[in-house]
Amino acid sequence: MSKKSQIRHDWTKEEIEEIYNLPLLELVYKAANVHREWHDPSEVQISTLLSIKTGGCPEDCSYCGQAARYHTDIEVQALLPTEKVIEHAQKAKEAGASRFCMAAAWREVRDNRDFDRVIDMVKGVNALGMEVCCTLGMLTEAQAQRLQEAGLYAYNHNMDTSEEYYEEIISTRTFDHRINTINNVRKAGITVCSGGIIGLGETHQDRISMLLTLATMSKHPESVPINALARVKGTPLEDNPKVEAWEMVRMIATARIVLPSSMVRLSAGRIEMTESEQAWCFMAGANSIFTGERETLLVTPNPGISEDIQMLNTLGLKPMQGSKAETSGNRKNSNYAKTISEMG
Ligand code: SAM
Ligand code: DTB
Ligand code: SF4
Repeated sequence: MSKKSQIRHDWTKEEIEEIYNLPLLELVYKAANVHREWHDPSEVQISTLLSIKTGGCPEDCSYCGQAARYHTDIEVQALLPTEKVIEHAQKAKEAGASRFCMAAAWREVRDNRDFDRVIDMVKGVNALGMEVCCTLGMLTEAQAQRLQEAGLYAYNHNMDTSEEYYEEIISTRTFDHRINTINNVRKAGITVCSGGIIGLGETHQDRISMLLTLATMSKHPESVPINALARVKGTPLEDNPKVEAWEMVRMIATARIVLPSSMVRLSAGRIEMTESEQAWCFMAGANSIFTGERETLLVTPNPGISEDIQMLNTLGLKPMQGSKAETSGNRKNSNYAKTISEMG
């Protein structure tokens, strides 16, 4: 059986629930095995995030400090100059990052001068030999095509939460809008980065349902960020309880098993985790982290890149070199089918 044909797209909610509810150490053990079948467990991809346009967003995502309607301390900043962005990317590359993700607080991309500038940024970062990723809100098929032609490698557009819980969190767009943009990204031949956030007040069933959406896509997202809510003062979710590290571990391990070839990104929330807790996430199958400029993700605190490199050293892990995300999940001969059939 070819490796690709072992990837399942017909998961049921009950099957994912059964995996998610395994005793934690059993779950981590199984996920770690799947991780080793599909990826080199000694490598972690460092993806540097840069907010190229900050704040003032018209959307009402209740977790987000960049929504104009909430009274947060975040300063609005217009689109950064292209040269500045390329400088940031060059520095990130020198520091050990192999992927560079540019984020804009937009509801959607508009066909204007700002988009022309983003196209130039994509070309510039691509020329540095990094995997270039953007997250700019909703995209049409033609806009996705333009980004692809400029050399865009990946587009981040998260499902964020379950279809059932979506309207509790965001009212200015729908779950189907998200799916539609992901389909446009796919049609243009750009790889998909899509995951979600835990700690929004959702139930375990919602988390399982979000993973079901991702795991039943006709092609799995090449990259799946798992974020813990970064609580931002002034947003409706500012007083939500902190996400426990074990909840991240459980979510990452389940994602690793049902999406075996994808990169699983340990995303927002690391600032509140110890190195040991992050090590559990790597054991459970996370193989990427976000770093940010000036020890921030976009607008919230995050460990700095040198701290992260030190942590990887301590754990005997190394930063993934070059653009490997696509091939990482296809490198080894697999006993994945066996591992899966032994479950339960
Ligand atoms: N505006 C675009 C959009 O929403 O698609 C792109 C940027 S937005 C910051 C990208 C993703 O970051 C969101 O979909 C959400 O999953 C994540 N995110 C935003 N604020 C967050 C927070 N406070 N905690 C955790 N994740 C967050
Ligand atoms: C993703 O899933 N997480 C990153 C990236 N994609 C764009 C963003 C997390 C943002 C966390 C809060 C902030 O600093 O704005
Ligand atoms: Fe805007 Fe994105 Fe923040 Fe939602 S998550 S408010 S779309 S920047």
